[in-house]
Amino acid sequence: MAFADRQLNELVLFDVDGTLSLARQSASTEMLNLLKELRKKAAIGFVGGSNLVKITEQLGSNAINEFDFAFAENGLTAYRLGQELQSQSFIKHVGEENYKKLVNFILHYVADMDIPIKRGTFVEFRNGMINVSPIGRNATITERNEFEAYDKQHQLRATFIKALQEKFASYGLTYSIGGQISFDVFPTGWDKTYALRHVEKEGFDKIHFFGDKTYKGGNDYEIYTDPRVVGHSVTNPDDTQRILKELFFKTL
Ligand code: M1P
Repeated sequence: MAFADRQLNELVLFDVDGTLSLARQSASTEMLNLLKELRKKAAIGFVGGSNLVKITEQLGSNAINEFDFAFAENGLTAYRLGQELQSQSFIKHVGEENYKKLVNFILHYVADMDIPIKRGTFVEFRNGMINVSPIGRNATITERNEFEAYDKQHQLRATFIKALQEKFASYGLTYSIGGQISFDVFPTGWDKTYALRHVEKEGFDKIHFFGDKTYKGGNDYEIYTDPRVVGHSVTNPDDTQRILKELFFKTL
């Protein structure tokens, strides 16, 4: 259905983890059905920090067609009505030599970390960013929860980030803790507001954004506070549903 046929000339964008689904888990059928109904009223899109493979595991293998806009890696991988849009890449921006220095430092730092358990994939190389995890991305859900609690106590990720900020100050990078076991590293400005470049020219009357990490330092903060957007801060996917029903489905 063309945007012009929707009841409202508005776009509703959603963060994924903690907003449409629990962290790294699938969105509920109830949530997906509500989004289907919402799409009849307004254009909808997701803006996730994760890569597209992970997001489609959570939102369904056909997610790029079930949302009008699909933005993975903060919009560095982007689709409009199922068609891929042009994007930039982290490695081109940073350069091979600089990247090598960065990743070598990270791997040494992880090797020296004394934490209860380690798994595998400590650096995930993505199109628009790298993702760094002291425990490793292969951790199970239980191991994730345990690491998150341990990190709350010991501030491992915050300390790691501080070391990187000092060592690589000249790189112009932003470090963002968006999930439970890792942090994202991307060129400054390539936060979730990057996705807005892809929708600006569509001329929507209003762009909503729903996210759970809307506090300063959270990976939804920049887009949530962007003047082009009406931000909605949620506590979990149930809260997202409650606000959506209130805003778009209230019968008078
Ligand atoms: O979408 C939020 C974050 O989700 C994952 O974080 P973690 O594995 O630490 O829970 C990652 O995909 C991360 O890139 C992303 O920002």
